[in-house]
Amino acid sequence: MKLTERIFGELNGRKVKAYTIENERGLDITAIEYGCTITEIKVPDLNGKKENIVLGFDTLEEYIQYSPYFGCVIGRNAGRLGQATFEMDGIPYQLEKNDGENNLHSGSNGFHHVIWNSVIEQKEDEISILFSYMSRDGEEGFPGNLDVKVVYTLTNDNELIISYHAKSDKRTIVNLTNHSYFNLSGNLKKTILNHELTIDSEGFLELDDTLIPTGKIIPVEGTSFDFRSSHPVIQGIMSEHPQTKIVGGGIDHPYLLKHQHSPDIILLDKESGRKLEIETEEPAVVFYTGNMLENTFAIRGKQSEKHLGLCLETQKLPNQIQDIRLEKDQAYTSKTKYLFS
Ligand code: FUC
Repeated sequence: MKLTERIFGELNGRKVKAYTIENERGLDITAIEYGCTITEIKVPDLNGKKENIVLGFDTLEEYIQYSPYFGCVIGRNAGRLGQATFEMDGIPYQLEKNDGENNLHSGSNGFHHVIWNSVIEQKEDEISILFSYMSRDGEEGFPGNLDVKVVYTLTNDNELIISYHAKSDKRTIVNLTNHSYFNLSGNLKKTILNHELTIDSEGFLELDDTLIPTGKIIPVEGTSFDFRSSHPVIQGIMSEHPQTKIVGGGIDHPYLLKHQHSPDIILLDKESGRKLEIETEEPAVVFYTGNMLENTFAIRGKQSEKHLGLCLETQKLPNQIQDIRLEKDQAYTSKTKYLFS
């Protein structure tokens, strides 16, 4: 296995490192200290042609300027919080309203927009990047000093393992995820509409018209949200279901995972022959079909467009405070594995 390190950019006098890990099977991953962002994952297609399968940029400036949360870690709270507020122990906490009246992905200076520290750990068959960040009490409105670690490990078995660890000195809320937009066609040749998907889920959360979960679980049975057996993503997108319309034409919903089958999620692009299998400890995944991707900027020379990438954000159920509460000194740990073939 091979590791290379370089300077990706500079922000407020601080150099931001980029690491590329390459395994012996021709897979490589690049991640930077800004937002723990995965900027590239290169995977061979069925003819052995190595191409990038995630949306990302080559410069730090683009991540700062556009960033539809490409490849980053979201925290300390993933998803939307209604009215940008939550209550714990009778105390209301007010966060930034950065999505209408709601808070999205913790605010504009969430974990995706900060510089993390990093250390490398090398073993015979795997290399890990250990990112760490100290989120101060009151940062973005959240209580408690939160010590966070996110580890990206690439193995010689073509697995990317992301593990999350956090501890707070006060009761707080934590829900961490990675926000990579996948497009298995390679170098964004096509949209994700013909990717085939399986999600081991029987129900998803209903959203209100500001995309906040209402608390109701809608069974997938008989709806265009049913991905229990593999079929093209476009069938979920081109639907008259009112929940499809609410999110701007597509899917942007938390699915409850059954954990009956392994892996929990399978994404396949028959044309390139690339497959991604996801196995997670998390109870849910937010499946987002890139409905709000705008065509106002370019991604490595390719014009951005709706449905150019899709996200599979493994996490706890968003906006459910009782599920995302972290007690003082309690260890938060979670792991998601991505297998590429
Ligand atoms: C996902 C979605 C949101 C938002 C964001 C960029 O997490 O749930 O709707 O558009 O990504």
